[in-house]
Amino acid sequence: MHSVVMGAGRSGLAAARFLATQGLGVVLTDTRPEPSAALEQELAQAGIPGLWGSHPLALLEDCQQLVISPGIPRTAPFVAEALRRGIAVIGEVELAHRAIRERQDGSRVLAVTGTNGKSTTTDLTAHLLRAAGISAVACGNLGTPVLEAVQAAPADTVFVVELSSYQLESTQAFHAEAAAFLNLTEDHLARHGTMEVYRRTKLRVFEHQSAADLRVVPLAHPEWSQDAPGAGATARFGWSECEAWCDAAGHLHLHGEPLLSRTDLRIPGDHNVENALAASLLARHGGASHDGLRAGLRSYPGLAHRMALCGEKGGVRAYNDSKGTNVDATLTAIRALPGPLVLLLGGTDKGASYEPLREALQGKLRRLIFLGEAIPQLQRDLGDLPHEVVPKFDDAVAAALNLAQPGDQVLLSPACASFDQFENFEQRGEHFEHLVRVWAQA
Ligand code: UMA
Repeated sequence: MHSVVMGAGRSGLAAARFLATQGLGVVLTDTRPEPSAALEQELAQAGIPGLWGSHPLALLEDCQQLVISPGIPRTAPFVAEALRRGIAVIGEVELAHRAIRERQDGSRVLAVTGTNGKSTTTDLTAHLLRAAGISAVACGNLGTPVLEAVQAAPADTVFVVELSSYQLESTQAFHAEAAAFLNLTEDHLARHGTMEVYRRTKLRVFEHQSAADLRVVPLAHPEWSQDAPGAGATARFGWSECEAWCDAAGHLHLHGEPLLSRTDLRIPGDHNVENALAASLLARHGGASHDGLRAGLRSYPGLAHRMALCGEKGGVRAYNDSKGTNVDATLTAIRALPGPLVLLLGGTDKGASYEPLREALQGKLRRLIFLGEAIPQLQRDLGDLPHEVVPKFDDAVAAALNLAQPGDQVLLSPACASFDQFENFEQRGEHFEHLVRVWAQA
Protein backbone atom coordinates (compact mmCIF):
# COMPACT_ATOMS: atom_id res chain seq x y z
CA MET A 1 0.00 0.00 0.00
CA HIS A 2 1.27 3.43 -0.84
CA SER A 3 0.22 7.08 -0.87
CA VAL A 4 -0.15 9.03 -4.07
CA VAL A 5 0.63 12.73 -4.00
CA MET A 6 -1.05 14.64 -6.82
CA GLY A 7 0.63 17.88 -7.86
CA ALA A 8 4.32 18.63 -7.43
CA GLY A 9 3.98 22.28 -6.40
CA ARG A 10 4.90 23.60 -2.97
CA SER A 11 2.19 21.71 -1.13
CA GLY A 12 2.59 18.38 -2.95
CA LEU A 13 6.37 18.38 -2.65
CA ALA A 14 6.14 19.04 1.09
CA ALA A 15 3.69 16.13 1.41
CA ALA A 16 5.83 13.73 -0.66
CA ARG A 17 9.02 14.62 1.23
CA PHE A 18 7.26 14.20 4.56
CA LEU A 19 5.79 10.79 3.69
CA ALA A 20 9.18 9.62 2.39
CA THR A 21 10.97 10.68 5.60
CA GLN A 22 8.37 8.67 7.53
CA GLY A 23 9.48 5.63 5.55
CA LEU A 24 6.06 5.36 3.88
CA GLY A 25 5.68 4.41 0.25
CA VAL A 26 4.82 7.42 -1.86
CA VAL A 27 4.43 8.17 -5.56
CA LEU A 28 4.30 11.70 -6.90
CA THR A 29 2.32 12.57 -10.01
CA ASP A 30 2.00 15.82 -11.92
CA THR A 31 0.61 16.83 -15.31
CA ARG A 32 3.79 18.79 -16.04
CA PRO A 33 5.71 16.97 -18.80
CA GLU A 34 8.83 16.63 -16.65
CA PRO A 35 10.47 17.92 -13.46
CA SER A 36 13.40 20.32 -13.43
CA ALA A 37 16.80 18.62 -13.31
CA ALA A 38 17.28 19.72 -9.69
CA LEU A 39 13.92 18.34 -8.63
CA GLU A 40 14.50 15.08 -10.48
CA GLN A 41 17.76 14.63 -8.60
CA GLU A 42 16.22 15.49 -5.25
CA LEU A 43 13.34 13.06 -5.74
CA ALA A 44 15.73 10.29 -6.79
CA GLN A 45 17.81 10.86 -3.65
CA ALA A 46 14.71 10.83 -1.44
CA GLY A 47 13.49 7.64 -3.15
CA ILE A 48 10.29 9.27 -4.41
CA PRO A 49 9.19 7.96 -7.82
CA GLY A 50 7.53 10.56 -10.03
CA LEU A 51 5.01 10.09 -12.83
CA TRP A 52 4.92 13.10 -15.13
CA GLY A 53 2.61 14.30 -17.88
CA SER A 54 -0.63 12.67 -16.66
CA HIS A 55 -2.28 10.93 -13.71
CA PRO A 56 -2.59 7.27 -14.79
CA LEU A 57 -5.42 5.41 -13.07
CA ALA A 58 -3.08 2.48 -12.45
CA LEU A 59 -1.62 4.56 -9.62
CA LEU A 60 -4.81 4.01 -7.68
CA GLU A 61 -4.19 0.26 -7.44
CA ASP A 62 -3.00 -0.44 -3.89
CA CYS A 63 -3.36 3.23 -3.07
CA GLN A 64 -4.07 3.83 0.59
CA GLN A 65 -4.52 7.58 0.45
CA LEU A 66 -4.43 10.31 -2.16
CA VAL A 67 -2.94 13.64 -1.11
CA ILE A 68 -4.17 16.35 -3.44
CA SER A 69 -2.70 19.82 -3.93
CA PRO A 70 -4.94 22.81 -3.13
CA GLY A 71 -5.12 23.86 -6.77
CA ILE A 72 -6.72 20.55 -7.77
CA PRO A 73 -10.51 20.30 -7.35
CA ARG A 74 -12.09 17.18 -5.89
CA THR A 75 -14.07 16.89 -9.12
CA ALA A 76 -10.91 16.28 -11.19
CA PRO A 77 -11.39 12.86 -12.91
CA PHE A 78 -8.44 11.18 -11.12
CA VAL A 79 -9.68 12.40 -7.72
CA ALA A 80 -13.28 11.48 -8.49
CA GLU A 81 -12.16 7.97 -9.40
CA ALA A 82 -10.17 7.67 -6.15
CA LEU A 83 -13.25 8.76 -4.17
CA ARG A 84 -15.39 6.28 -6.10
CA ARG A 85 -13.00 3.51 -5.07
CA GLY A 86 -13.26 4.56 -1.41
CA ILE A 87 -9.69 5.85 -1.18
CA ALA A 88 -9.12 8.55 1.45
CA VAL A 89 -8.52 11.88 -0.30
CA ILE A 90 -6.87 14.47 1.92
CA GLY A 91 -4.66 17.52 1.59
CA GLU A 92 -1.23 18.37 2.96
CA VAL A 93 -2.85 20.40 5.78
CA GLU A 94 -4.51 17.27 7.12
CA LEU A 95 -1.18 15.42 7.05
CA ALA A 96 0.38 18.35 8.91
CA HIS A 97 -2.36 18.27 11.53
CA ARG A 98 -1.64 14.59 12.16
CA ALA A 99 2.09 15.29 12.39
CA ILE A 100 1.53 18.06 14.96
CA ARG A 101 -0.72 15.81 17.03
CA GLU A 102 1.87 13.04 16.98
CA ARG A 103 4.60 15.39 18.23
CA GLN A 104 2.90 15.65 21.66
CA ASP A 105 5.32 18.43 22.55
CA GLY A 106 2.99 21.25 23.49
CA SER A 107 2.66 22.51 19.93
CA ARG A 108 -0.67 24.05 19.04
CA VAL A 109 -2.58 25.25 15.99
CA LEU A 110 -4.35 28.54 15.35
CA ALA A 111 -6.07 29.06 12.00
CA VAL A 112 -7.23 31.92 9.83
CA THR A 113 -9.61 31.84 6.89
CA GLY A 114 -11.76 34.37 5.03
CA THR A 115 -11.67 35.97 1.61
CA ASN A 116 -9.33 38.85 2.37
CA GLY A 117 -6.80 39.78 5.01
CA LYS A 118 -5.92 36.14 5.75
CA SER A 119 -2.21 36.49 5.11
CA THR A 120 -1.82 39.70 7.10
CA THR A 121 -3.84 38.32 10.01
CA THR A 122 -1.91 35.05 9.99
CA ASP A 123 1.46 36.77 9.82
CA LEU A 124 0.43 39.33 12.43
CA THR A 125 -0.84 36.67 14.83
CA ALA A 126 2.52 34.87 14.68
CA HIS A 127 4.28 38.21 15.13
CA LEU A 128 2.16 39.01 18.21
CA LEU A 129 2.92 35.64 19.77
CA ARG A 130 6.64 36.07 19.16
CA ALA A 131 6.48 39.60 20.63
CA ALA A 132 5.03 37.92 23.73
CA GLY A 133 7.95 35.47 23.88
CA ILE A 134 6.09 32.47 22.42
CA SER A 135 7.61 30.39 19.62
CA ALA A 136 5.29 30.82 16.63
CA VAL A 137 5.39 30.34 12.89
CA ALA A 138 3.05 31.59 10.14
CA CYS A 139 2.40 29.01 7.43
CA GLY A 140 -0.16 27.58 5.01
CA ASN A 141 -1.73 29.34 2.05
CA LEU A 142 0.51 32.40 2.49
CA GLY A 143 3.48 30.41 1.23
CA THR A 144 5.27 27.93 3.50
CA PRO A 145 3.40 24.62 3.43
CA VAL A 146 2.27 23.68 6.95
CA LEU A 147 4.16 20.37 6.78
CA GLU A 148 7.39 22.19 5.95
CA ALA A 149 6.88 24.47 8.96
CA VAL A 150 6.10 21.49 11.20
CA GLN A 151 9.29 19.71 10.23
CA ALA A 152 11.43 22.79 10.84
CA ALA A 153 9.88 24.05 14.09
CA PRO A 154 11.11 23.33 17.63
CA ALA A 155 8.90 21.79 20.33
CA ASP A 156 6.17 23.89 21.88
CA THR A 157 5.51 25.97 18.77
CA VAL A 158 2.27 27.66 17.85
CA PHE A 159 1.52 27.07 14.17
CA VAL A 160 -0.57 29.92 12.80
CA VAL A 161 -2.09 28.46 9.66
CA GLU A 162 -3.66 30.42 6.83
CA LEU A 163 -6.27 28.22 5.18
CA SER A 164 -7.85 28.80 1.79
CA SER A 165 -11.18 27.26 0.84
CA TYR A 166 -9.17 24.99 -1.48
CA GLN A 167 -7.25 23.59 1.47
CA LEU A 168 -10.34 23.34 3.67
CA GLU A 169 -12.04 21.16 1.05
CA SER A 170 -9.62 18.38 1.89
CA THR A 171 -9.29 18.51 5.67
CA GLN A 172 -10.69 15.64 7.71
CA ALA A 173 -9.88 15.85 11.44
CA PHE A 174 -8.01 19.17 11.28
CA HIS A 175 -8.47 21.03 14.55
CA ALA A 176 -7.48 24.56 15.56
CA GLU A 177 -7.59 25.74 19.19
CA ALA A 178 -8.61 29.12 17.90
CA ALA A 179 -9.78 29.89 14.40
CA ALA A 180 -10.86 33.09 12.69
CA PHE A 181 -13.31 33.52 9.81
CA LEU A 182 -12.50 37.08 8.77
CA ASN A 183 -14.91 37.91 5.97
CA LEU A 184 -16.73 36.55 2.95
CA THR A 185 -16.97 38.12 -0.49
CA GLU A 186 -17.05 36.71 -4.02
CA ASP A 187 -13.94 34.70 -4.88
CA HIS A 188 -13.12 31.31 -6.35
CA LEU A 189 -16.63 30.91 -7.76
CA ALA A 190 -15.17 29.16 -10.79
CA ARG A 191 -14.19 26.36 -8.36
CA HIS A 192 -16.97 26.37 -5.78
CA GLY A 193 -19.92 27.26 -7.99
CA THR A 194 -22.01 29.16 -5.42
CA MET A 195 -21.33 31.50 -2.51
CA GLU A 196 -23.07 29.06 -0.16
CA VAL A 197 -20.70 26.23 -1.09
CA TYR A 198 -17.77 28.64 -0.68
CA ARG A 199 -19.05 29.77 2.76
CA ARG A 200 -19.67 26.21 3.96
CA THR A 201 -16.19 25.18 2.84
CA LYS A 202 -14.67 28.04 4.83
CA LEU A 203 -16.71 27.13 7.92
CA ARG A 204 -14.92 23.78 8.01
CA VAL A 205 -12.16 25.65 9.83
CA PHE A 206 -14.33 25.39 12.99
CA GLU A 207 -15.06 21.69 12.67
CA HIS A 208 -13.73 19.58 15.56
CA GLN A 209 -13.48 22.56 17.93
CA SER A 210 -14.51 21.83 21.52
CA ALA A 211 -15.87 24.24 24.16
CA ALA A 212 -12.32 25.09 25.25
CA ASP A 213 -11.56 26.42 21.76
CA LEU A 214 -12.24 29.82 20.26
CA ARG A 215 -14.28 30.77 17.19
CA VAL A 216 -13.42 34.29 16.01
CA VAL A 217 -15.99 35.95 13.74
CA PRO A 218 -16.94 39.49 12.65
CA LEU A 219 -19.53 41.24 14.81
CA ALA A 220 -21.21 42.91 11.84
CA HIS A 221 -21.93 39.70 9.90
CA PRO A 222 -23.42 36.95 12.08
CA GLU A 223 -24.94 35.46 8.91
CA TRP A 224 -21.50 34.46 7.62
CA SER A 225 -20.92 32.06 10.52
CA GLN A 226 -24.54 30.96 10.81
CA ASP A 227 -24.74 27.16 11.36
CA ALA A 228 -20.98 26.98 11.92
CA PRO A 229 -19.89 23.50 12.98
CA GLY A 230 -17.90 22.79 16.16
CA ALA A 231 -18.46 23.83 19.77
CA GLY A 232 -15.89 26.65 20.09
CA ALA A 233 -16.79 29.70 22.20
CA THR A 234 -17.57 32.70 20.00
CA ALA A 235 -15.44 35.86 20.20
CA ARG A 236 -16.29 38.75 17.89
CA PHE A 237 -14.34 41.65 16.45
CA GLY A 238 -15.80 44.87 15.09
CA TRP A 239 -16.70 48.51 15.49
CA SER A 240 -19.01 48.42 18.48
CA GLU A 241 -18.57 46.95 21.92
CA CYS A 242 -17.67 43.26 21.86
CA GLU A 243 -14.72 40.99 22.71
CA ALA A 244 -12.33 42.88 20.41
CA TRP A 245 -13.42 46.26 19.11
CA CYS A 246 -12.38 49.70 17.98
CA ASP A 247 -14.32 52.63 19.46
CA ALA A 248 -15.33 55.83 17.65
CA ALA A 249 -12.23 57.60 18.95
CA GLY A 250 -10.01 54.94 17.35
CA HIS A 251 -9.03 53.00 20.49
CA LEU A 252 -8.75 49.22 20.32
CA HIS A 253 -10.10 47.14 23.21
CA LEU A 254 -9.61 43.45 23.97
CA HIS A 255 -11.72 41.52 26.46
CA GLY A 256 -12.69 44.76 28.22
CA GLU A 257 -9.13 46.13 28.47
CA PRO A 258 -7.76 49.02 26.39
CA LEU A 259 -5.04 47.89 23.97
CA LEU A 260 -3.77 50.92 22.01
CA SER A 261 -4.83 53.54 19.48
CA ARG A 262 -5.24 52.65 15.80
CA THR A 263 -2.72 55.40 15.01
CA ASP A 264 -0.11 53.20 16.75
CA LEU A 265 -0.52 50.57 14.01
CA ARG A 266 1.87 50.73 11.06
CA ILE A 267 -0.58 48.99 8.74
CA PRO A 268 -3.13 51.45 7.26
CA GLY A 269 -6.90 51.28 6.73
CA ASP A 270 -10.06 50.08 8.50
CA HIS A 271 -9.54 46.57 7.15
CA ASN A 272 -6.22 46.38 8.98
CA VAL A 273 -7.86 47.48 12.24
CA GLU A 274 -10.17 44.49 11.79
CA ASN A 275 -7.21 42.22 11.02
CA ALA A 276 -5.42 43.50 14.13
CA LEU A 277 -8.48 42.84 16.32
CA ALA A 278 -8.92 39.29 15.00
CA ALA A 279 -5.19 38.58 15.34
CA SER A 280 -5.24 39.88 18.92
CA LEU A 281 -8.07 37.51 19.84
CA LEU A 282 -6.18 34.57 18.33
CA ALA A 283 -2.83 35.47 19.89
CA ARG A 284 -4.45 36.07 23.31
CA HIS A 285 -5.98 32.60 23.14
CA GLY A 286 -2.55 31.33 22.10
CA GLY A 287 -1.05 32.69 25.32
CA ALA A 288 0.13 36.23 24.49
CA SER A 289 -0.13 38.81 27.29
CA HIS A 290 -1.75 42.21 26.71
CA ASP A 291 1.71 43.82 26.91
CA GLY A 292 3.08 41.39 24.35
CA LEU A 293 0.14 42.19 22.09
CA ARG A 294 0.72 45.93 22.42
CA ALA A 295 4.42 45.61 21.57
CA GLY A 296 3.65 43.37 18.60
CA LEU A 297 0.85 45.56 17.24
CA ARG A 298 3.13 48.61 17.39
CA SER A 299 6.04 46.92 15.62
CA TYR A 300 4.27 44.93 12.87
CA PRO A 301 5.45 46.26 9.48
CA GLY A 302 2.88 44.52 7.22
CA LEU A 303 3.31 42.06 4.35
CA ALA A 304 5.16 42.42 1.08
CA HIS A 305 2.99 42.83 -2.07
CA ARG A 306 0.23 44.42 -0.01
CA MET A 307 -0.04 48.11 -0.85
CA ALA A 308 3.73 48.52 -0.81
CA LEU A 309 4.92 51.94 -1.96
CA CYS A 310 7.70 50.83 -4.30
CA GLY A 311 8.77 53.94 -6.24
CA GLU A 312 8.21 57.64 -6.77
CA LYS A 313 9.19 60.05 -9.55
CA GLY A 314 7.94 63.48 -10.63
CA GLY A 315 5.12 63.39 -8.10
CA VAL A 316 3.90 59.96 -9.26
CA ARG A 317 3.84 57.18 -6.69
CA ALA A 318 3.71 53.48 -7.60
CA TYR A 319 2.12 50.88 -5.33
CA ASN A 320 2.54 47.13 -5.51
CA ASP A 321 -0.61 45.31 -4.41
CA SER A 322 0.05 42.17 -6.45
CA LYS A 323 -1.59 40.19 -3.64
CA GLY A 324 -4.86 41.81 -4.71
CA THR A 325 -5.97 38.70 -6.59
CA ASN A 326 -9.72 39.23 -6.28
CA VAL A 327 -12.19 42.06 -6.71
CA ASP A 328 -12.66 42.71 -3.01
CA ALA A 329 -8.93 43.03 -2.32
CA THR A 330 -8.67 45.51 -5.18
CA LEU A 331 -11.63 47.47 -3.80
CA THR A 332 -9.80 47.78 -0.49
CA ALA A 333 -6.66 49.00 -2.26
CA ILE A 334 -8.59 51.60 -4.30
CA ARG A 335 -10.27 52.91 -1.16
CA ALA A 336 -6.95 53.23 0.67
CA LEU A 337 -5.52 55.70 -1.91
CA PRO A 338 -6.68 59.27 -2.64
CA GLY A 339 -6.25 59.18 -6.49
CA PRO A 340 -6.11 60.11 -9.29
CA LEU A 341 -5.35 56.48 -10.03
CA VAL A 342 -3.86 54.66 -12.97
CA LEU A 343 -4.97 51.14 -12.10
CA LEU A 344 -3.51 47.96 -13.62
CA LEU A 345 -6.20 45.26 -13.75
CA GLY A 346 -6.08 41.77 -15.19
CA GLY A 347 -4.34 38.41 -15.29
CA THR A 348 -6.19 35.11 -14.89
CA ASP A 349 -9.93 35.72 -14.49
CA LYS A 350 -11.60 33.98 -11.52
CA GLY A 351 -15.22 34.20 -12.61
CA ALA A 352 -16.44 37.07 -10.41
CA SER A 353 -17.79 40.37 -11.78
CA TYR A 354 -15.52 43.45 -11.85
CA GLU A 355 -18.58 45.73 -11.67
CA PRO A 356 -18.15 46.46 -7.92
CA LEU A 357 -14.92 48.38 -8.66
CA ARG A 358 -16.88 51.04 -10.55
CA GLU A 359 -18.26 52.81 -7.50
CA ALA A 360 -14.93 52.96 -5.64
CA LEU A 361 -13.26 54.44 -8.73
CA GLN A 362 -15.75 57.28 -9.04
CA GLY A 363 -14.02 60.66 -8.90
CA LYS A 364 -10.52 59.17 -8.61
CA LEU A 365 -9.80 57.45 -11.91
CA ARG A 366 -7.20 58.66 -14.39
CA ARG A 367 -7.14 55.48 -16.51
CA LEU A 368 -7.61 51.73 -16.22
CA ILE A 369 -5.11 49.44 -17.93
CA PHE A 370 -6.59 46.04 -18.87
CA LEU A 371 -4.03 43.27 -19.24
CA GLY A 372 -3.71 39.51 -19.56
CA GLU A 373 -6.30 36.79 -20.11
CA ALA A 374 -9.04 38.66 -18.26
CA ILE A 375 -9.25 41.44 -20.89
CA PRO A 376 -12.63 40.31 -22.36
CA GLN A 377 -14.26 40.10 -18.91
CA LEU A 378 -12.78 43.48 -17.89
CA GLN A 379 -14.09 45.05 -21.09
CA ARG A 380 -17.50 43.48 -20.48
CA ASP A 381 -17.78 44.91 -16.94
CA LEU A 382 -15.78 48.17 -17.04
CA GLY A 383 -15.28 48.85 -20.74
CA ASP A 384 -17.19 52.16 -20.65
CA LEU A 385 -14.67 53.70 -18.20
CA PRO A 386 -11.51 55.39 -19.55
CA HIS A 387 -9.17 52.52 -20.31
CA GLU A 388 -6.34 51.14 -22.43
CA VAL A 389 -5.94 47.51 -23.46
CA VAL A 390 -2.33 46.36 -23.14
CA PRO A 391 -2.14 42.54 -22.98
CA LYS A 392 1.53 42.03 -21.98
CA PHE A 393 2.45 42.82 -18.39
CA ASP A 394 5.66 44.78 -19.09
CA ASP A 395 3.98 46.91 -21.76
CA ALA A 396 1.01 47.51 -19.46
CA VAL A 397 3.25 48.75 -16.64
CA ALA A 398 5.16 51.02 -19.05
CA ALA A 399 1.85 52.43 -20.36
CA ALA A 400 0.62 53.07 -16.80
CA LEU A 401 3.79 54.87 -15.72
CA ASN A 402 3.68 56.91 -18.93
CA LEU A 403 0.08 57.96 -18.52
CA ALA A 404 0.38 59.05 -14.90
CA GLN A 405 0.56 62.77 -14.18
CA PRO A 406 2.14 64.52 -11.18
CA GLY A 407 0.11 63.72 -8.07
CA ASP A 408 -1.24 60.42 -9.51
CA GLN A 409 -0.79 56.96 -8.06
CA VAL A 410 -0.01 53.97 -10.28
CA LEU A 411 -1.55 50.95 -8.60
CA LEU A 412 -0.97 47.30 -9.46
CA SER A 413 -3.94 45.62 -7.79
CA PRO A 414 -5.05 43.27 -10.57
CA ALA A 415 -8.19 41.63 -9.04
CA CYS A 416 -6.97 38.50 -10.85
CA ALA A 417 -4.63 35.59 -10.30
CA SER A 418 -1.20 35.86 -11.89
CA PHE A 419 -0.90 32.47 -13.57
CA ASP A 420 -1.36 33.66 -17.17
CA GLN A 421 2.02 35.44 -17.16
CA PHE A 422 3.70 34.49 -13.85
CA GLU A 423 4.33 31.59 -11.49
CA ASN A 424 2.59 33.36 -8.61
CA PHE A 425 1.61 36.78 -7.25
CA GLU A 426 5.00 37.20 -5.54
CA GLN A 427 6.82 36.89 -8.85
CA ARG A 428 4.37 39.34 -10.45
CA GLY A 429 4.90 41.83 -7.60
CA GLU A 430 8.69 41.50 -7.67
CA HIS A 431 8.71 42.04 -11.41
CA PHE A 432 6.48 45.11 -11.05
CA GLU A 433 8.82 46.54 -8.39
CA HIS A 434 11.77 45.92 -10.70
CA LEU A 435 10.08 47.76 -13.59
CA VAL A 436 9.18 50.63 -11.25
CA ARG A 437 12.78 50.88 -9.99
CA VAL A 438 14.10 51.07 -13.55
CA TRP A 439 11.52 53.79 -14.35
CA ALA A 440 12.32 55.76 -11.18
CA GLN A 441 16.04 55.74 -11.94
CA ALA A 442 15.72 56.68 -15.62
N1 UMA B 1 -1.33 19.90 -11.16
C1 UMA B 1 -1.49 18.56 -11.49
N2 UMA B 1 -2.72 18.14 -11.89
C2 UMA B 1 -3.79 18.98 -11.99
C3 UMA B 1 -3.61 20.34 -11.66
C4 UMA B 1 -2.37 20.77 -11.23
O1 UMA B 1 -0.55 17.78 -11.42
O2 UMA B 1 -4.88 18.52 -12.38
C5 UMA B 1 0.00 20.34 -10.69
C6 UMA B 1 0.58 21.51 -11.46
O3 UMA B 1 1.22 21.08 -12.65
C7 UMA B 1 1.58 22.06 -10.44
C8 UMA B 1 0.95 21.71 -9.10
O4 UMA B 1 -0.13 20.82 -9.36
O5 UMA B 1 2.85 21.45 -10.52
C9 UMA B 1 0.44 22.98 -8.46
O6 UMA B 1 -0.29 22.73 -7.30
P1 UMA B 1 -1.11 23.92 -6.63
O7 UMA B 1 -1.81 24.72 -7.67
O8 UMA B 1 -1.95 23.37 -5.55
O9 UMA B 1 0.03 24.90 -6.05
P2 UMA B 1 1.14 24.73 -4.91
O10 UMA B 1 2.42 25.18 -5.49
O11 UMA B 1 1.11 23.40 -4.27
O12 UMA B 1 0.68 25.88 -3.89
C10 UMA B 1 -0.39 25.63 -2.98
C11 UMA B 1 -1.33 26.86 -3.02
N3 UMA B 1 -1.84 27.05 -4.38
C12 UMA B 1 -3.15 27.14 -4.65
O13 UMA B 1 -4.01 27.09 -3.80
C13 UMA B 1 -3.54 27.33 -6.10
C14 UMA B 1 -0.58 28.10 -2.58
O14 UMA B 1 -1.51 29.18 -2.45
C15 UMA B 1 0.07 27.87 -1.21
O15 UMA B 1 0.88 28.98 -0.87
C16 UMA B 1 0.93 26.61 -1.24
O16 UMA B 1 0.13 25.48 -1.67
C17 UMA B 1 1.48 26.26 0.15
O17 UMA B 1 0.47 26.06 1.08
C18 UMA B 1 -1.41 30.21 -3.46
C19 UMA B 1 -2.80 30.61 -3.95
O18 UMA B 1 -2.90 31.18 -5.02
C20 UMA B 1 -0.79 31.47 -2.84
N4 UMA B 1 -3.88 30.33 -3.19
C21 UMA B 1 -5.22 30.72 -3.57
C22 UMA B 1 -5.52 32.15 -3.12
O19 UMA B 1 -4.88 32.61 -2.16
O20 UMA B 1 -6.41 32.77 -3.73
C23 UMA B 1 -6.22 29.80 -2.89
